[in-house]
Amino acid sequence: MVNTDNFFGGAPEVNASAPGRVNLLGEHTDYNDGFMLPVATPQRTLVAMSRSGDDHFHFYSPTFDSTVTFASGSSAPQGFGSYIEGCIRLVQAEGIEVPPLRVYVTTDLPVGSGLSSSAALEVATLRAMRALLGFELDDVKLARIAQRAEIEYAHVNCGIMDQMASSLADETNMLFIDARTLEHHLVKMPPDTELIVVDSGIARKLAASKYNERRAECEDASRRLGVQALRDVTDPAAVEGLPSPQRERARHVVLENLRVLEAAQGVSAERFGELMNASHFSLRDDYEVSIPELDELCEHLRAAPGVLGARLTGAGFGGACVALCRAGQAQEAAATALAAYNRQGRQGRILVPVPTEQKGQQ
Ligand code: NG1
Repeated sequence: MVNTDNFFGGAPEVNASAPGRVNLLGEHTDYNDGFMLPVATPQRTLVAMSRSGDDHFHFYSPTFDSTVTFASGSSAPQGFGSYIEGCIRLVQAEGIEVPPLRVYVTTDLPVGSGLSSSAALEVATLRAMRALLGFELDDVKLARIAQRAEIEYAHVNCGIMDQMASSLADETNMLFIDARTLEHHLVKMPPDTELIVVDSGIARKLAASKYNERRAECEDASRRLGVQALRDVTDPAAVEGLPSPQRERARHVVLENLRVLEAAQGVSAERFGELMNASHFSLRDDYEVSIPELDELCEHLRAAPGVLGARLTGAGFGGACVALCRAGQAQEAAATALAAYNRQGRQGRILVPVPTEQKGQQ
């Protein structure tokens, strides 16, 4: 395996990193100009970077087992290189001169589990470029560029949550985000609690096509209601005259925004858990982005001692569930829930707290 010394011919000029995110409340609200409450993951993506010294970009990742090389006038092929190239091209579009670079990427974030490994790669790349080239870029603008890289270069029509969370969240507080204004502030976790994140082991197959379908349904609902975005609807009764499925989609978004606003005021651990459960039921019944495995995993989590609430996290159709637990009970609750869930030969596994045997692996 190529290590950083071989790759750079010595030490890299700069190192940077960025976390993934776990969203606790506010799902499918970001592209409706709404509100959300993610936290950063303990897992991070690390980017080492130097000027390349020739006229080619060279990207390498032992984690993705991938090498990408391209001349400065051409493009990276689709894959992990497109996220990095997107960041480079968009920084250039800001009028900043970017020389050909060598970029080395490692990560302990699981890919495809809904923890936003792509946002972590974009934010870590932009942080490394900012450190190497010394240009001014605040953390909100950085998140916006990272989101554009995802939309324009990885061709995923996403909202701003993941990149804002990766750029501004920390592991111990939640980050309240207003997706319209990008106003954001840290909110304390409910007292004496900790989180569990469990991967269902089910890949998110339909996520991309259904994601775009849900976006279109929400845009249609806001057109019919005569508002710029569903964030502008604050009375849940207003959606009841819509045809189906716009009515159910809009009901989810309006109520989910209200849940985030309530939680961001600071609620008890028990109430936060109830809001998470209500969010899951709404994603299952009204937004229809859950699958039976995620429902079942959440039920097993809710049944485990010390768990206050559980929901799917991220876009849905597979990926991970998050649960709020009483402090000190997370690891055991996750193990209990997984023992039941994995009985049918499933591949569920704990992602957070990071299992001891995975700590320090990069
Ligand atoms: P994930 O779970 O990372 O695919 C997606 C969107 C977010 C947000 C959530 C749903 C991407 C990259 N991100 O997250 O912007 O809309 O779904 O809340 O598609």
